[in-house]
Amino acid sequence: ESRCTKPLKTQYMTFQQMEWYLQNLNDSQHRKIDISSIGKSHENRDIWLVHIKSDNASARSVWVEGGLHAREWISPAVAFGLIDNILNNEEMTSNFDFFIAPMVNPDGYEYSWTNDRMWRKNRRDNEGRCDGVDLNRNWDFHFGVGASSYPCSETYMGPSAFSEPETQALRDAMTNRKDNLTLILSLHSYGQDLLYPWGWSHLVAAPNKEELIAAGNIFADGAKRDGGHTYSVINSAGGMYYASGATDDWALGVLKTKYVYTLELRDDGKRGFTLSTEDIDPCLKEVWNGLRKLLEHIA
Ligand code: ING
Ligand code: ZN
Repeated sequence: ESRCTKPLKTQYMTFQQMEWYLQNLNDSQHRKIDISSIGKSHENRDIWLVHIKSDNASARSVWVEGGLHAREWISPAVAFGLIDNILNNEEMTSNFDFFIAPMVNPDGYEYSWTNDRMWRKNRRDNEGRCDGVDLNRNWDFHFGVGASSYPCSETYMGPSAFSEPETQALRDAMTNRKDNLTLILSLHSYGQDLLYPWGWSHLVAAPNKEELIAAGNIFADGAKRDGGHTYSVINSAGGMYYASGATDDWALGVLKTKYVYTLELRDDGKRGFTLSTEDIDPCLKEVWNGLRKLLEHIA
């Protein structure tokens, strides 16, 4: 394993490499960077938050969450790539503050490297034959409506809402900054979809559904430029499946952040979770292009 001063684009980074990179970034004393641990996982790993500060004191904030699901390796890879791109682009920080939590399920991620490449959940010990809670079913907004109560399920919601240290850390860090947040993006894979709430029901429409779709299409148009892939803007519950307790539902329902999405990254199913490393750079590029257009719209 090598230490890296740039996020790796030809390899997926191990958790150790991610921490080395963040350490290096912190040591660089870049005037815009502030890195902090917002909490610890079950197995005592840090959940890191990278704040990239705007020069503009009245800037609104963008929140990006990566790596909530362990096996979706492209998610943290894109989150780390975004950090690097933003730091090298003056324009991005002229209007927005960025809060990027690139690896929010470090135990699960580590486990997906060492034991089970297809691991999704965190590593809670359920004191039975199956471990783990689905961190995207554990948030407290219509908790339990569309999630499993069986610990062996891949979508086990946990014993109670916010039972997990990882979701607690995110909840608190997001709540502290809620007044400035204007966009929250939760990075997942796969499918190439930009999902808007709600996930808990398709019978109820999000209050700002029309604007979420309009802004989402601006993202998708941006992503498709320069040979990027096609992203479909769809409703979580209607287009995918019912699922309650996800980050985005809580962010819209409780924090009332205006723009909230779950972004399902590459691919469309050919490789699925075990995406080739050759997709890292083009996937980052299309997300970057889409995000820039979306932020122009929001600003
Ligand atoms: N997809 C999301 C999941 O947690 C989702 C889809 C998002 C459903 C938001 C409902 C609400 O299942 C992946 N790939 O994890
Ligand atoms: Zn996921």
